[in-house]
Amino acid sequence: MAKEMKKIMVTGSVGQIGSELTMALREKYGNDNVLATGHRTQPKPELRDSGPFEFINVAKRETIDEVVKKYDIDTIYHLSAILSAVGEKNPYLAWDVNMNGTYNILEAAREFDMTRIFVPSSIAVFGPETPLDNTPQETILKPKTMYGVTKVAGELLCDYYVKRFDVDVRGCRYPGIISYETLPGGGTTDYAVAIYFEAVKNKKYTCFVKEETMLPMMYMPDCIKAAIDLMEADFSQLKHHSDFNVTGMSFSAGELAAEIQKHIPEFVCEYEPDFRQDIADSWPNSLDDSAAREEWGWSPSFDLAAMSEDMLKVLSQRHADGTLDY
Ligand code: AKB
Repeated sequence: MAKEMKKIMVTGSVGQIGSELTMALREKYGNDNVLATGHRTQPKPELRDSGPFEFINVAKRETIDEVVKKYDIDTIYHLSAILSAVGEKNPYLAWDVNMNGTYNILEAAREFDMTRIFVPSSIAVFGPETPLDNTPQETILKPKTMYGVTKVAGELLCDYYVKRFDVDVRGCRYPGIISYETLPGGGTTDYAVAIYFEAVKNKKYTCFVKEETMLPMMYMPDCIKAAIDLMEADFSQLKHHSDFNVTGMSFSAGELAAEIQKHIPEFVCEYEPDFRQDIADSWPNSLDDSAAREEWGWSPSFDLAAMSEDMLKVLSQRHADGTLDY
């Protein structure tokens, strides 16, 4: 019989995905059963006050072991990572946090005989040689960023731990994630979040990729659903483990701006591509996520129109209240 997930730890809980995932896990499994951890950034009051919080450094194994023992952790959602744009500025840091961090989490899982581990991957595993449209589950993985290199190696390492040590590790390849709670830090897809905040606040945005740049994306509620549903899936139904393609929608930067203009007609978007253009150009336009649909019932709820309506409703309300934090 499958072991239960009783005491959960989230790494990177102060980050874009981690902050909302932690709250969703606390709601589902109980506040005291979900330990939020971060590196240096102070947690927002909601996260700090709703359950336990500790500072760790995933690149230092002893800091992981200390909290795993203290809270009797049996399940980890390993969200801490250096994203693509910051990774290109500091490749050593990306390697240290992403590779050594993931290795340390897997080793802790093996040593403490944990129930289950979630390690997200990314569309950054793909590269210019990968088919751009409807990118298959099984395809060429030759990324050109350090972030992508660590994500490919991470997927392989996770699958190794499944086969070699019977550690139950799961993960999906997230596209760009769009949300209004916590801003993303240092990714290539960050323009798709910033554009909403700037549209509401200043009615103007200068986008750092070209108008025609198309990438796969996902709204935060679907991102959280993907993590929780994959972790709740029956292990015996999974043929893949750590590398599921998942997607919510695909759009170009120009299509995103046009969707926002339906709500804010005076919004103007300009385009000034920088070094992130090359990264975006090396990633797919759209993904085939049929393996995730077949093996654990993946099905996203939000398309571009539904997501934009929700994002702009929340951000406009905050702007009106004077609480738009950007
Ligand atoms: C990034 O842009 O680096 C991330 C990702 C796609 O993994 N959002």
